[in-house]
Amino acid sequence: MSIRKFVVALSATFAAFGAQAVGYDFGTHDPIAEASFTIPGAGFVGGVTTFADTFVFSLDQAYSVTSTVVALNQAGAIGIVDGEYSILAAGGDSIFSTGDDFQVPLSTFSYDGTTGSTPHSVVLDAGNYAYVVTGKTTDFGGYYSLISTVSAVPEPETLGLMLAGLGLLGFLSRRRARH
Ligand SMILES: [Ca+2]
Repeated sequence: MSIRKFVVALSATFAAFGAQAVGYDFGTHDPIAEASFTIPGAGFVGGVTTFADTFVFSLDQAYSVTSTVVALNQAGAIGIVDGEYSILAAGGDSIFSTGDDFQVPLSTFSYDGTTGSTPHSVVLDAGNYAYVVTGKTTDFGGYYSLISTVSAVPEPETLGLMLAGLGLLGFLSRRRARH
């Protein structure tokens, strides 16, 4: 099985003052793909900017979704404070900004320049979702990376078969060793 990997780097967004909200579309999150996004929260000297960025993605079946956001803080001048991200579900109608949208339970995570890359996993059903990344840049702006990977949810039967298979292999190799 080959692991496809795609990296999307977007050009700097300049925002000197005030809040900014940027939306990106992942498209369908591939089961064996790893998506790495390097997104500038803001990148302009003199700008303390509060941002709320949204990354929409869809799943065609249930997956285990693992993600992290890393702030690229440098020398205390460039960085992000009060960084937080969460996963929003579009709900049964698959459309955002309607009454049945909800935040995926236990999906709010903090990040800043000191936490590094901490993976967070949630199992999500098929549907439309969005990462919502918020924070505030320090005096000289700040940058962050959002990394998201999806993988199959191991089903109990599959897991049982795998364990049984491993047991059989172990038995056979022990038997071979004796002969
Ligand atoms: Ca909705």
